[in-house]
Amino acid sequence: MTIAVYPGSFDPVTLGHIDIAERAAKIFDKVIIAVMVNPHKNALFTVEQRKDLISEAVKHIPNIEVDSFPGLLVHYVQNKGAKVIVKGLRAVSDFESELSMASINWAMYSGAETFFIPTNSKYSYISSSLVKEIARHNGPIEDFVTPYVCQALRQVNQH
Ligand code: COD
Repeated sequence: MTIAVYPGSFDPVTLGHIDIAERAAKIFDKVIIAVMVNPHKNALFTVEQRKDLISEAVKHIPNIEVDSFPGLLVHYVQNKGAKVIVKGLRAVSDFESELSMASINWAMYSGAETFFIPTNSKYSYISSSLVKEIARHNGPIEDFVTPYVCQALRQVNQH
């Protein structure tokens, strides 16, 4: 059984992230969407909220699990017995940072390969940070996130 880990901040999950997870789930036996726990990063949503928002979005896909991890990704991947790290690529800028992450992860642990999935062109411009900025100014986010995430963003921006 080939287990793949799809890591990220997912603050919050977007339609671009979900598209990558859905496509990975067609290739690998099990995909774990893993939210990085980083107390030094100023996130809008807590790790538990982010997991809940992701779980609602992928509830229709039986071979996707949602989890979180502290510390190094390679330690988590090793603990889970995963052989693949899934990453989405939107642009050359993503490739530059992702290539160095893939190389250093492989240098630390060669038991897993990084698997890049190119973005679906209709989601190529979507990022969590842009969605949060639009939501902060009460702009239209319905085309970028699920209705459940949309509702959560509207709620946090009311307070
Ligand atoms: N279309 C396709 N893919 C997308 C889209 C989109 N619209 N938006 C984002 N993605 C991809 C990203 O390229 C990325 O692969 C993934 O989805 C997650 O994106 P984000 O923005 O939620 O998460 P990041 O980029 O902040 O996550 C970084 C990690 C958590 C993966 C990374 O920092 C990490 O592995 N940290 C763990 C600590 C560690 O091990 N560090 C050592 C060396 S890396």
